[in-house]
Amino acid sequence: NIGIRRRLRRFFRRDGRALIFAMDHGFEHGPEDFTEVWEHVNPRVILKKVIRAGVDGVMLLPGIARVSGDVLNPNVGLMVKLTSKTNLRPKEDQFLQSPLGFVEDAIKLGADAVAATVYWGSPYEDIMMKQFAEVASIAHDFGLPVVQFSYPRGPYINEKYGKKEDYRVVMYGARAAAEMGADMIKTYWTGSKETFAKVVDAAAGVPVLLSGGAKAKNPLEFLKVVYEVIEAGGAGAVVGRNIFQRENPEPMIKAILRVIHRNEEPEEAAKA
Ligand code: FBP
Repeated sequence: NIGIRRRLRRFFRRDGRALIFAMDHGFEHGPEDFTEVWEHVNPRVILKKVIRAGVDGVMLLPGIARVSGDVLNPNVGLMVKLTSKTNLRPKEDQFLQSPLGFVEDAIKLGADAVAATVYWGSPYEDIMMKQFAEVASIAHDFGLPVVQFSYPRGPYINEKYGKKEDYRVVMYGARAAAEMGADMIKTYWTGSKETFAKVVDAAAGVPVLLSGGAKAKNPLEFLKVVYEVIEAGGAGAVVGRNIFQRENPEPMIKAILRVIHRNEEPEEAAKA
């Protein structure tokens, strides 16, 4: 599908890799995620900074995409996520994401891709599969790529695998995402290059991107993970907290870009 291929190029450079800035946290975790650097609670402020620093794409929920239209540089890919959940829900309902927008809304916003989460192994897996299938079917009709946030999660995963980042279950989730027709997969770090390479293999050619995770103790620690993701054949990273929870996100973004697009060693990238 030529539309899907062209739109994927809005995110991926010629090397087939991308750094995408994630900012759905105001909904998914609550605005307190931004309080470390208070001015970043204003989406326009942080978006201007990350775009100036050179990210390849941004991932937003529909409402923030709508009010930030004028700051979104047209050279930066726009991914609109169509499912989420709040942190306000009871604990037992945290393993479900719900629709908060529709593919047609994302198209009106000029999205280059849409995204939805599946918590594989959750008691609500069936609901999220249906949501993803519906988003994928409509988006593909319009030539729009679909990104799956493939996150194994829930009591059964903990019971069987001990932790949600166990490569065996991350690999399963990535393959399940590929089987569902995802054009891009975002998933957890499995802890090593060797295990992440297995996740990449299981994804059967669909690009696999790292999901950033909580802010690392220092930039070097995070750059080492990104370096191993690239070494493992990963297609880049979708990063939120490790960028917006820093007072000055620019050096971090530039360092991540050097690791992703220039294969620079993390120590070197951190120094530059
Ligand atoms: P981070 O780089 O901050 O981890 O962002 C990626 C992301 O998937 C966000 O899109 C989302 O809001 C958050 O992580 C969810 O984190 P968790 O599911 O671990 O609470």
